[in-house]
Amino acid sequence: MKRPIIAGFLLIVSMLPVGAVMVDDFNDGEFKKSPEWWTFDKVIVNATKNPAKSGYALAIKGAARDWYVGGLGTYIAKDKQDLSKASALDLDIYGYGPDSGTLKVELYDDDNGNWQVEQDNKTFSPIYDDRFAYELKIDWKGWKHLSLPLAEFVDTNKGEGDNVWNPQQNNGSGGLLQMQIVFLAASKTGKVNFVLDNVEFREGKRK
Ligand SMILES: [Ca+2]
Ligand SMILES: [Ca+2]
Ligand SMILES: [Ca+2]
Ligand SMILES: [Ca+2]
Repeated sequence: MKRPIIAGFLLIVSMLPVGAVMVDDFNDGEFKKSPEWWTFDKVIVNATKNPAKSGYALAIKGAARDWYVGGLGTYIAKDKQDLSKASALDLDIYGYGPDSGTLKVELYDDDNGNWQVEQDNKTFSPIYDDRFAYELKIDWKGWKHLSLPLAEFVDTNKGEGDNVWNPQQNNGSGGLLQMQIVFLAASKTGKVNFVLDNVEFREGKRK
């Protein structure tokens, strides 16, 4: 009667999350290292303990000019890090109600095999690599766990890159290189205001 034991074991193994890559849980209370996040335009970020889903989280604020506030980003690619099996980008977000703002999550994959994203000087759009984006409106109050399916991200630079989602590292490509989150207000001169925690790529279901 060994079979039921093996079956039970396999069931447990298949339920465990595999291939998860934590980008940042912010628990070191730092956003300028491990990993380094860059910010652009009128975004104000602060490490916060209250509220935080765990340890520290990142409080994000900013006032819009013509809807747009600014954003932040980080470089993800590491030697031999395989993100090709990731199926979703998970985030915890604390919203402050209907006018908290809109996020545009952008993922960049390397199509010219140099582990870098070359951008147009004026538009900041990648000129050799792909940018895949997903928009998310924050209109809730309190914490919400989100799992953004990578299959629903859309290529937003149709003329550049190979227009194929290829996060794997092969033929010199660094695969998925970096992510950015761009913030838009709920009104033309509004504000964004929310807290971000646990940015993580996941394979399969969350535990
Ligand atoms: Ca945290
Ligand atoms: Ca490149
Ligand atoms: Ca493209
Ligand atoms: Ca590509």
